Amino acid sequence: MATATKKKMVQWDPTDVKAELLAKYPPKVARKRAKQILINEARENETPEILANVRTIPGIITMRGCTYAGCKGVIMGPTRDIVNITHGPIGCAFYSWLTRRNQTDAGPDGENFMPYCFSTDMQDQDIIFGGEKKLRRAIREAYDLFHPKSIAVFATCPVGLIGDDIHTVAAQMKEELGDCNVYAFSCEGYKGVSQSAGHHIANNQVFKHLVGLNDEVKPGDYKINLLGEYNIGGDGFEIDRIFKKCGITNISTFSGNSTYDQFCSAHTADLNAVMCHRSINYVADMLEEKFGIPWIKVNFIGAAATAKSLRRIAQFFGDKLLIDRVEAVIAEELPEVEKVASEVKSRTAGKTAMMFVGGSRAHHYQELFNEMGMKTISAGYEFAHRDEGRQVIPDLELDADSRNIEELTVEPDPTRFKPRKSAKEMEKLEKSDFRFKHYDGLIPDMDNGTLVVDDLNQYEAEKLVELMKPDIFCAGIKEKFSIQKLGIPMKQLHSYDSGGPYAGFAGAVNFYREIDRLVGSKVWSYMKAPWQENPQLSGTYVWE
Ligand code: CFM
Repeated sequence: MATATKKKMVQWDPTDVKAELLAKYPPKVARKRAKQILINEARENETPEILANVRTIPGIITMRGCTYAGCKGVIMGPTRDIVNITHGPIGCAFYSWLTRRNQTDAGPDGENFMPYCFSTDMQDQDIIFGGEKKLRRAIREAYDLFHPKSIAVFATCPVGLIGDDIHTVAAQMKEELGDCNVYAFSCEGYKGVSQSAGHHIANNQVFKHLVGLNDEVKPGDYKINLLGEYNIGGDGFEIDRIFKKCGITNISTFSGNSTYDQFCSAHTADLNAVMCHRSINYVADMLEEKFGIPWIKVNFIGAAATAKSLRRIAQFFGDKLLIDRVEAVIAEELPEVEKVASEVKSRTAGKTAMMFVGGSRAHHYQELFNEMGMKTISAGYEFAHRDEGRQVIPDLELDADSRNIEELTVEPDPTRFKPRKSAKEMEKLEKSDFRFKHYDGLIPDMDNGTLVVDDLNQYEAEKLVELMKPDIFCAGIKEKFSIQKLGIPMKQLHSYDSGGPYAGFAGAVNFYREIDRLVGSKVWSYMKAPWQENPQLSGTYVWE
């Protein structure tokens, strides 16, 4: 077959690939990593299990980020009118400042603090004598300059080590300022296994300090919250464009292009649509328990997935007007998407991809590659909790790191809890293939014999590429250049390089075109490092 067509055919056996990935490790490391590398297989009524959410073995260069990154960068980073102050050395603030490419629209009020980088810039003397005074001054200074509605404080590693009481400082400043909501996050980088702990710490505080503060009834029909969409490269703008066209009102996005008031009003929506399950599923649960808002999993990455998610939302409200409108929008948007898909397919079909991102995209983006006729041969998460599928979460063991994260006990709100559908209506929906609180995860969607790898590292990434020779590798900035040096095109799925949006219908078109260009380009395979031709490098000292 390989000789009949001119296509590059790489033969690999997943068992051999797995053995090769582990071959160089000491026995103890190999044993642990073996549980985090899974050869996918179809099983009846059961998902194969993968080890995840465990500490990275020291010495391994992981792709993960830290807890502070998950809290300040991922969850609170995209919100525009809250002043985010990093309490810590300047490096943490600088490297968490706008590197994730969240976009925002300053809106009619023009309040947008995202371009600013706020930090207490801790020095030796603050580490020795404590940084609380400096933090207090920083909050005051930010308030005097900008008069924001809200100020958030984020702890970096040294703050936890020296024991600054940031929560008391925040509470006192809130009282002192009067018209500004101030709260803090104990999100020191070391607090958890990965970014994921930071998501949880952030979301808990948002739920405690913001959600439910504004009861005002917002205009519009079919009110939803979009949870776990962060507006990278404008994804959220495209999704909002589609919602608007369909007549769906988005009360709040957690947290792409969001505002303080959106969080405060989230409890007034009637449905929670969860995009990134990993980073926010527990907020959906809490909103249901406290206010009675049910949740469903959606995905707006991929044209077919977008259409499916819109239909689900319409089905939930069950109103003919909305159902018809959604169908009309899909019918209007799909032809262009299909035209571009078939245009690129002649070049992209049969090509292979690998995807290693944080928690959801390694699953969601397989949709887009499928639509281009491309196959994902290996994928994985940096920090999912197992496969992240709903059915495998309940039996997760509580480890020492999870104990660092506060578990909120949530009870129905005495006056505002209101089930959005009766038990009977919910049951009826569920009978018609409608699943609340449910997510299957990535493994069931991947082919047999593909490799699912948790917490992939630099060494294994290079090995995988070398052995399986994908046509494209998707990950982040830390991996970008080492992969390109191996001669393989590389697409960043965290920041999108400088592309996007890739969500929704317009996003799908962008993605097809971009991937078509990337997999069709041979430029990376022409590159040779100097030592590949001339392994012996020689030089002389200037004074010689
Ligand atoms: Fe969710 Fe995300 Fe992701 Fe994530 Fe992230 Fe991200 Fe990501 Mo980078 S919230 S888990 S912590 S979808 S920043 S927008 S791309 S690792 S796969």
